[in-house]
Amino acid sequence: KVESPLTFKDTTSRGNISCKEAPRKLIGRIRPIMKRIDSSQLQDTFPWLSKGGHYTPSSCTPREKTAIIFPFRDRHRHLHTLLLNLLPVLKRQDVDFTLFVIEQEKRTLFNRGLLFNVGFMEALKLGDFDCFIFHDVDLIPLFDTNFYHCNESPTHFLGGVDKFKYGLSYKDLFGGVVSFTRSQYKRINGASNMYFGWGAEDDDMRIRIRQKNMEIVRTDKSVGLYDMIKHHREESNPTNPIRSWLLSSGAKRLAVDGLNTLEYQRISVQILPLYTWIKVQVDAYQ
Ligand code: GDU
Repeated sequence: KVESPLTFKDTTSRGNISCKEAPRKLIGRIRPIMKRIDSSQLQDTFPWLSKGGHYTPSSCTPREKTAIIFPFRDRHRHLHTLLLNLLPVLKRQDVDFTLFVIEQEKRTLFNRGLLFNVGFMEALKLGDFDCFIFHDVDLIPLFDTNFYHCNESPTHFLGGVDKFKYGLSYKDLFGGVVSFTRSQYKRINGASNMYFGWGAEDDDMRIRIRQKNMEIVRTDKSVGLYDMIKHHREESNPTNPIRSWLLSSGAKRLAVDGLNTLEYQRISVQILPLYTWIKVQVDAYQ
């Protein structure tokens, strides 16, 4: 049994003041800091972060409890640079958050969608989260007015990325950074577990949302801009050769491929100073 990182403060001490949608301390456009930073420097930079990567504002009551989930393998440098940039944004936005790094051990090809599902299930074992934000580690937000909230519909936070001249690679993109309330995520039965390797798991998720007659909210391009940390594709995440075939039958599989069929072995759960780190092993082709 793992002790939860969530040492929630007594909310009565903050009175009945609800946190504002757009706190006055927001500054708008931020200059990204793309430097390398190690975990002890990060801890020194953010002394207000509680163990397990938890924070809750002390002066107002936040609208929701948010789990931020990073699908992860071998990208510590990206993760640290992202945290250096993202943590001040979340604090200025008065988000009540806990950070979860979900790492897939090397035995099988990387499976981003399956790691979303693991993050969702494991986070709920540790806290009563209302909102889930799934965040690639290589995307740095450029505006603190890009709100890390859940909305009435699943939300895509990217309006544009530097790699695509601050546009998107295609209109319907649902990759990068997305949010779901707990019930929205359950309604689509989470992500497909079947996409091993790079590509199309995000398109599959978009199809699930549409299949369940939900809209997708997209952050406006005026604030939803990100810089991507440059990187090469890892050998353990090659382009998935059957992604188009999987996608063509995606809608039919919604009910039989997702949260309700998720299988993984939990190797460890560590409540670290910067984040809750969950390592899992996944078998190929579930
Ligand atoms: N990742 C790792 N280690 C890996 C591979 C991937 O940690 O070895 C995680 C990271 O969080 C990473 C994310 O998965 O940010 C996406 O992988 P890549 O960065 O390699 O892929 P792209 O930059 O091409 O990302 C785009 C979208 C993603 C996703 C992906 C297709 O931004 O959201 O849809 O294509 O799989």
